[in-house]
Amino acid sequence: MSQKKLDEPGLKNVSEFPIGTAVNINRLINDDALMSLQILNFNSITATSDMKMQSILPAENQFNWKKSDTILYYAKKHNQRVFGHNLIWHSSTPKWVEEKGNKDSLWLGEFMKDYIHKYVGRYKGKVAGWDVVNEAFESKGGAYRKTFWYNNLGKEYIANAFRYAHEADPDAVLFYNDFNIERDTLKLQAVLNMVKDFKKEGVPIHGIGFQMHIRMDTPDEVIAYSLKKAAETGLQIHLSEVDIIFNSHNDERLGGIENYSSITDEMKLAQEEKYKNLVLMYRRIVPKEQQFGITVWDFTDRDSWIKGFFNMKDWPTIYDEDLKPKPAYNGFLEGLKEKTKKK
Ligand code: 9MR
Repeated sequence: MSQKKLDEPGLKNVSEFPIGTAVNINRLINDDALMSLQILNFNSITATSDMKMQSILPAENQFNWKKSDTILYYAKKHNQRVFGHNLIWHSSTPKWVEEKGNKDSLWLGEFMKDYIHKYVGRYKGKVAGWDVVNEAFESKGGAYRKTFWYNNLGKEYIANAFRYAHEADPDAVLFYNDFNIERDTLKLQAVLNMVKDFKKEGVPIHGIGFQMHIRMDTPDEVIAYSLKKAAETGLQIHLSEVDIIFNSHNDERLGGIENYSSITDEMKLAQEEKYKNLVLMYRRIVPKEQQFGITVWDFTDRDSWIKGFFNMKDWPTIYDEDLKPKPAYNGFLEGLKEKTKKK
């Protein structure tokens, strides 16, 4: 294993709110260099995939708690908060659930209830918060995504998922999580309307997760506006899956548009600035008591999902391919350290 010298200060040590990262737990615990950086910087942990339905319940009645238990164990050992990602997501619904649910929506409603009760109940008091429903709106605009869950249960499945999670752990902080809501004001408005309805109906929602998979050309003013509107709900605000890319894409798998195939020093500095501004906006716009934290989605360019998913080169995170801190790391750090006016 490399004897990397850790001269960068840990992000978590200079932050007033939790700093998290998503990880693949097996990759993490089998890579000492990665693990020492994870322990140095983060006090919150999310699973990239290990806690999704596909992984927890791959076949009927066969709960697989191995990885989630390992995450809980790791987090306890290193004094980190566990954030649960996610309970209901169309992209991680096992085939067997779809096959059964498409034939019998009454079964599906009961299944969802049991699954959430069992899963959230198992980790009651141990998982601090959950992405209860993930990506229930179309990529663009304000329409509900016509997913397996929506088609079989109607939009009520969202409210019900929150109710069940709350029943299983009344202290867990429950989030609705989505992407593009920092830049697509129609989509953001749709989420805010849902939150308003939930509050009116007494549905227990406590937070909004901005995935924040952004690009260098996502305007900071638009991000600032969106954070402000969301913070006005009074809910917790989580930047839940942060990364910042140079190239672009159409939101679809393999849909990358590679304008840049290498990174220059100038681009690295621009990314430093972008990371810094993002952290500063979060600190300035979101009131302290609503700052649930900032979580990055993997923390090295080596491990990031972007290249594989969109099939393009990119440099989305704060550590490079060789696990060296990038200027982006410094930007994140500066954003945390810079004095902001008291609210
Ligand atoms: O990064 C995750 C990748 O490793 C998985 O293969 C994929 C499918 O489960 O999910 C990725 O994470 C997604 C997250 O769960 C929801 N928002 C978008 C993330 C990137 O696709």
